[in-house]
Amino acid sequence: MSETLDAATSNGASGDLDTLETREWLEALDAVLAHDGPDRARELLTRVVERAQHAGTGLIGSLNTPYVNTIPASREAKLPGDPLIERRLRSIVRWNAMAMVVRANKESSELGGHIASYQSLATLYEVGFNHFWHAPSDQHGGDLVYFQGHSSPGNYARAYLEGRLTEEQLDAFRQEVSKPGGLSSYPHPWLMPEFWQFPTVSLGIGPITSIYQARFMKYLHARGLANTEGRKVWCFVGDGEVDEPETMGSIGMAGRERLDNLIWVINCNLQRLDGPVRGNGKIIQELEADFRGSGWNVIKVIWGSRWDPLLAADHDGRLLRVMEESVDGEYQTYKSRDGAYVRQHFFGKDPVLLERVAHMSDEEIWLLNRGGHDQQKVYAAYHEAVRHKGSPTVIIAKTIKGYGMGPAGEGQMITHQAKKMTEEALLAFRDRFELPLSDEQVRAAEYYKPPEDSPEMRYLRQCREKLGGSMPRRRRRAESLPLPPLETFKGQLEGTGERAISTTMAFVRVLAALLRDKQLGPRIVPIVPDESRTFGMEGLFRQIGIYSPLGQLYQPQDSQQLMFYKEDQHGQILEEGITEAGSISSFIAAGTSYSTHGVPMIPFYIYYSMFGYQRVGDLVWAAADSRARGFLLGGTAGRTTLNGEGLQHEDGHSHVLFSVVPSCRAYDPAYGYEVAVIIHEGLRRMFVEQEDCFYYITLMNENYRHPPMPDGAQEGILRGMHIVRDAGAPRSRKPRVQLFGSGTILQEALAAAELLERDFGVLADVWSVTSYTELRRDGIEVERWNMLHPTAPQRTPYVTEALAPRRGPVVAVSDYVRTLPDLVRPWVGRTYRVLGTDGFGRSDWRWALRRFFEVDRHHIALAALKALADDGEVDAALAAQAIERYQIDTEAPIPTSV
Ligand SMILES: Cc1ncc(C[n+]2csc(CCOP(=O)(O)OP(=O)(O)O)c2C)c(N)n1
Ligand SMILES: [Mg+2]
Repeated sequence: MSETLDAATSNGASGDLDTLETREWLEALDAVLAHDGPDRARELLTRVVERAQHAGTGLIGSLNTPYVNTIPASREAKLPGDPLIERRLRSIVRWNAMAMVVRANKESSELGGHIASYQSLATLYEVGFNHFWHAPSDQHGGDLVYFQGHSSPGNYARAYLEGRLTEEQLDAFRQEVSKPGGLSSYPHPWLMPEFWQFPTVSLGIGPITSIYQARFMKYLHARGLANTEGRKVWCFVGDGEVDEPETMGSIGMAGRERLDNLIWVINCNLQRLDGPVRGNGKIIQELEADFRGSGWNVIKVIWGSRWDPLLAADHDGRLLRVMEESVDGEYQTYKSRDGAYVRQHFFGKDPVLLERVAHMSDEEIWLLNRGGHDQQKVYAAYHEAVRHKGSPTVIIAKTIKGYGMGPAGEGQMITHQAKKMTEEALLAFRDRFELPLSDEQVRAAEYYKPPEDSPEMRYLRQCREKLGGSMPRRRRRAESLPLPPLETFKGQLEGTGERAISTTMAFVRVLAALLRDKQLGPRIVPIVPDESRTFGMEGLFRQIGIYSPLGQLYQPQDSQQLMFYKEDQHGQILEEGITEAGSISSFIAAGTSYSTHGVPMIPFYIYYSMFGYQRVGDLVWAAADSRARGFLLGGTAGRTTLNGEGLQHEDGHSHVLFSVVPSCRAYDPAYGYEVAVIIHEGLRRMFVEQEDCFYYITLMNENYRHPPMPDGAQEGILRGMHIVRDAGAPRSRKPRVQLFGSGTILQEALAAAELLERDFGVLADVWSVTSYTELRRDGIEVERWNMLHPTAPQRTPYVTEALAPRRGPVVAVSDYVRTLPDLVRPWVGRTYRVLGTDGFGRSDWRWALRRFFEVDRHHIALAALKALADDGEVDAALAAQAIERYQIDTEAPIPTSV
C-alpha cells in the first residue's frame, strides 16, 4: 500500500471505526488502479457511491478535485515545434505590449492603459496563436476568440510582429481621434472595423455573448445555413470578471446545450483591480465546482512543469495538503516576494516539506512556476479542450498578475493600474526575458522586432500561415439579401376595416409574411424570452418549431392541438426562457452573423419593453458596438397602455433610453401600415444597403381600428411624422392647433381633435409622430450643417418643414415621459406644449391611467386651448371652460409625486 493512502487513512482517522476495514477497501482500490486503470476505478466507485446513496447515505463526494492540474504530467500532449523560439517570441510580444503603455504614459498619463493583465495572459494567448486559433480561410471557417478587453496591448504587439500594424500605430495607442490609424483602447468594431470582432471590455459581456455565439453556431449548422463544424469559440475571462452575473448567469445553458464548440479560459491571476479576487479562499476551486455542477468539462492548469518532480515525490500528500490549505491571498503575497519568503512561508508550513526542498536554492524555489505561465501545460490543456466532445470546456489557469514587472507590479495590490515602469524595472524586465536591447533602448522603451528573416519571425509566420493567416480579423459586409416588395404586407397597408387589432398583432402578421417569403424566410430568427403567448405568437411554435439540439424527447401536453409546443432540432425560434440578457446575446450573435459567419441573419427579438434597455442596457450597447443589425421589438409598451400590470411593467421611457444609442433607429408606430413600412425600410437599409444599425420598435396591446395607409405617407413615417387628420379649411380664420400623438395615445389626440372642434370650434390637425428620435437626429444634423455653412442657403429640419404650411401652436402627447417629445423642441419654432407619463406606473383602467397622468383627450384639449390662449388666439376663459366641462381636478397632485 502506498504512503499516500496511509496519509489518507490517517487523515480520516478522527472518526474511523475500523481502520483495518478502511485499509482493505483502499488496498482493493489500489489494486484496481494498478491492474485496470483509472477509468475502471471511476466506474467501480461510481457504482459503489450510487448503491450507498440509494441506501440513504445522503450526499457523497464533492464537485472538486484536489488542487493540482487536471491533466497529470504523464498524460500531457507534448508541445510541438520549438519551445525556445516560442518563449523568445512571447518575450518580445510582452516587451512591446508593455512598451506601448509606458511610451504613451511618458507622453501623458492622461492616456492610460494596462500592463499587468496582459503580462499574466501572454502564455495563454501565445499558445493559442501559435497552435490553435484558425483564421477564416478556404480550409477552415475560422475560430472566434473573445479577447480580454483591457489586454488589447498584447493583441497590438502581436499584430505589430505580424506586420499588420506599424510603430506609428503602436505609438497612437488610445489616440483614436488625433492620430490617424490610432489604436482603440479596447476592442471595438466601429473604431477598428477590420480588426476587432467583439467588444469585450465591459466585464461580463464577453463571457455571456460568447456562450450565445457558440449556441448560435450550432443553430446555424442545424438549420443548414452554414457549416460551423470544427469551429470553436474561445473566451478569455478574468477571475475578477466571474463576479459579474452576466459571466456566470448562463453557464448552465452552455452545459445543457452541450456546447462543445465553446472553450473558456479563466485567467486566475488571483487579483482584480482593488485587490485579491478571493483572498480568503480559492477562486480556482470555487469555479471548478460551479462549472462542473453546470455540466462543463473542467481543466485546471495550476502548477507548472517545475513542480512536477515535487508533486511526483509527494507520496504522503503533505505538499498537496499545504497547497490546499494556503489561500489565494497567500499565493499572491508569495509571488510579490522572493524564493526565501516562499521557502519560509509556504514550505515552512510543514517541517517535512522544508526538509524536502532543502536541496533547492532560493532561486530554484522562486522559479517554481504556475501552470498558466507554462507553455507545455497550457498546450496540453488546449489540446484536450479542442478534442473534447459533448460539453463546453473551461480551462482554469493559475497565473501571476503583473508577471515580469518585478517591483513595478508583480503580484502587488496596485498592479492593475500600473502604467509606468522605473528604469530599473525596465532593465530587469529585459534581463528576465532576455531581450536583445541595449540599456539605452530599454530606457527609451523602444519597440523591438527581430529581422524578418530571423528564425523567430519565420517561425511566427509559419505558425500563422498554417492556421490560415492573422487574426483577429473582421468581415465588414456579406452578400445583400433580396428585398421583398412592400406589397408583401398588403394586409397591413390596407387597414383593418371595422376590426380592432393591436400593433403587436400587426407585427406578428408582418413577421408571418416574412417567414413565408422563400428567400428571406429562412434568415429570420425570432427570439423570445418566454413571452410568445403574451404577444400572440404561439402559432409559430408549430409552424417553424423551437430550436432544441435534442429535438423533442417527450410528447407535449398539447400535442392534440393545432398549435402545439414543438421543439425541434431544426427549429427556427430561439425560445430563450426567462433571460433577457441571454436573449439579447442571441440577438447580437444573429445580428452580427453577416460579419462573423458571412451569413446575414435577421433577428426579431420581442420582449416586454420594460425589461429591455433598462434591464440589459449594457448588452444593448454591446449590440451597437458590435455593429449588429436586426429588430428589437419592445412589446406591451407605453405606461398607460399596458394598464393592468402596474409598477414594474409599465414602460414610459425606453424610447428615451434608446435615443442615446448612436446606431439605433427607434420608432413608436400607431398603425399596422406604419409597422410594415418601418420594417420594410429596416430590411432595406440593413440587409440590402448593409448599414450597420438596428431598429427598436415599440408595440402595444390595445386594440383599435387601423386605417389604410394614406397616399404619400411613407416618407413622413420614416422621417418621423406624418399627418393623419387634416382639419381642412386652410383659409378658415378659426383658431387652429397641431396635435402630435404616437402609438396608442394617437387615438386620444384624435379624440381631442373632435372635442376641440365640437365643443370649442377649434380646428385641429393631428400628426402621428412615429419617431421623435429620428426627428431629433435630423434636426441636429441640419443645425450642425447650417452652423458649418453659415453663408450657404440654410437647410430646414424636417419638423419645421412639415409644420410650415399649418398654423397654430403644437401640443404633443405621449405614453412616454415628457423628455421624449421634448427632444424636438428646438425646431418646432412655435408654442410647444408637451404631455407625458412622468411618474411611477400603476394599475387601473386605461382611461383612468390616462386621466391620472393627464394624457387623456380632455387634458389634450385643455393644453391646446391654454396654448391658444397664451398665443393670444383665444380667451383664457375657454381653457377654464374646458376644465369645468371635462371635470378636470385642478388640485390633483402631480403624478410624479404620488
Ligand atoms: C462592468 C465593468 N466594471 C468595471 C470595469 C473596470 N475594470 C476593468 S478591469 C477590472 C478588473 C478586472 O479584474 P479581472 O477580471 O480579474 O481581470 P485581470 O485584469 O485580473 O485579468 C475592472 C474593475 C469594467 N471594465 N467593466
Ligand atoms: Mg484577475
